[in-house]
Amino acid sequence: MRLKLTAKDALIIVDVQRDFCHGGALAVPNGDAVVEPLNSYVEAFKATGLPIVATRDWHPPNHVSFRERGGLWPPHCVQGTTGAEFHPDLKLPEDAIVISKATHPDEEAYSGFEGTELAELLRGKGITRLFVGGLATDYCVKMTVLDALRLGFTTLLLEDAIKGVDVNPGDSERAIEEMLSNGAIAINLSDLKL
Ligand code: VGL
Ligand code: ZN
Repeated sequence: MRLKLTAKDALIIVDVQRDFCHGGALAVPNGDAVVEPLNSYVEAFKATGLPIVATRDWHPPNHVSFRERGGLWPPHCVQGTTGAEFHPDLKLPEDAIVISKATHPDEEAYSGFEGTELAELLRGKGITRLFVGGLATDYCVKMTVLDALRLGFTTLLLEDAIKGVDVNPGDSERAIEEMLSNGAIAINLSDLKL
């Protein structure tokens, strides 16, 4: 595939935060590996002057997804903590748009569109095609991609810039299949015409 970036494109970087990477509270196996390819995508979007969005999991300390409240996860990405920071090696430009999600104590939100202004913001900029990568393939990337498709965005999955949790073996593979069967298109850096 040979893809050329156009004025209707935006890059969506999902939850590349310390807690999802090596040594973090909810480390995704090999999560750090998304940083380098994402930095290359950032370069391409920056060079073309296109919007770069970074979503972040931004939980209050008593979030419903935490085990102490019967949720699935250890406490992670608590608002204002080091673990909630973006990966230190991720080269987000100054003008990147940060979208915080799952900020309400009693509501889980895996998708960057859920309970946020993301869709309106993108539409306001005339964006129709999204390039989505980040963490984790089988949770926030998947739900963000499925929402993007439902909302009518052409959605490209950055296959070389995603990693999954795989609570059950094969979860990430199944998540990718689900995204593709719903209309997402898998691409790699080499598909970008730079
Ligand atoms: C995520 C589990 C819990 C994610 C967020 O970003 O994929 N996964 N919270
Ligand atoms: Zn979370």
